[in-house]
Amino acid sequence: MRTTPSLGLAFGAAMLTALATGAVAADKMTVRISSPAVPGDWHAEQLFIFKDYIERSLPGQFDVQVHLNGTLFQQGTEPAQMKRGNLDMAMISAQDIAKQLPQYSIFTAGYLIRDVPHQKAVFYGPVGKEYFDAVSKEMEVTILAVGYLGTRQLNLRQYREVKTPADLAGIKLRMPGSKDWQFLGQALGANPTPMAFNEVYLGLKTGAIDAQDNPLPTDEKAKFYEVTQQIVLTDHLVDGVFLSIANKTWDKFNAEQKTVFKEAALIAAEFNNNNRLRDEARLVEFFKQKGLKVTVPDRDAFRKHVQKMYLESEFSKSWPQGLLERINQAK
Ligand code: KDO
Repeated sequence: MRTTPSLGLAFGAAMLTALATGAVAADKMTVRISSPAVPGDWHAEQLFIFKDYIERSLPGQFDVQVHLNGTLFQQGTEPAQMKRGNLDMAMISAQDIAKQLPQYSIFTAGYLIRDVPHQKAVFYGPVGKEYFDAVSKEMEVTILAVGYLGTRQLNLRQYREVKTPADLAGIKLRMPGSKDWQFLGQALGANPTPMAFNEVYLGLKTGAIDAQDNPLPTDEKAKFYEVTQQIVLTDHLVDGVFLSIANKTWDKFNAEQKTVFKEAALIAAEFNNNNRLRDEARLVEFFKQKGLKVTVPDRDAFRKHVQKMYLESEFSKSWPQGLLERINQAK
């Protein structure tokens, strides 16, 4: 009896070829990243560096999808979506974390982190380890890397003489919509107004808000300079973003995949940091050329006022004993 030439064999061979070339889309794990960041801003661009590194290092295993402009999930909703298993990755902020771990609102305080080396010493040292462990336990999210979002500066719709926090009295300063962000606006002496990042351009254009605060590269990439007249270099927050992955996704990975994701995150963060620092150094000139006034206030007055407000606030009452000193001393 003739054995039937096997359809199974032919299919099997085709499958093997497809697998070898990575063409079986169903076998790829989709990893969706959501961010409100605008295309071109460095923390958005770093996500494509991250994607390329993973897809080249682990061919055929992952389809990393980057969703910008808050089109997949709105700013601030990412941690809950990751916990529920609807989203794989996001760049979360210290303010997102403080909503669920209020004892760590210390990392939302103005004039705390001094610069990028200090940021790295804090978050890649023992303090950061405790913090990241708590985030993983309570929020079910693993932090892979910390990126420098930049140093936040005030950006006003209309020119105004600003030397001290008292000069911001009555200014409707847009801050992101959580109580930690709002308090920072208050500590700066302004009247904070919550608004999502992706609505800020229009808010400035229409006059719904008088001011916003962001690092200079974001002011450039989101084109805020088109609808504002002044930047006040307060340097009030050396800001960070944590590139993070849902534990529901992370726990599915093998050891090699985890290693590659960590490497990719660190490479992406370094790319972001270098470009952002370079841009911060060049952008004052750029904004002046665009017709904005760039002014330097009495930074000591801002620093003293903001630090005093935090130390006297409800926030600082829940900060772990000795943590402020450990952060200040981190090297
Ligand atoms: C903003 O809303 O001002 C902010 O800068 C807050 C950050 O934590 C981060 O969410 C950032 O927006 C977005 O990534 C957009 O750049």
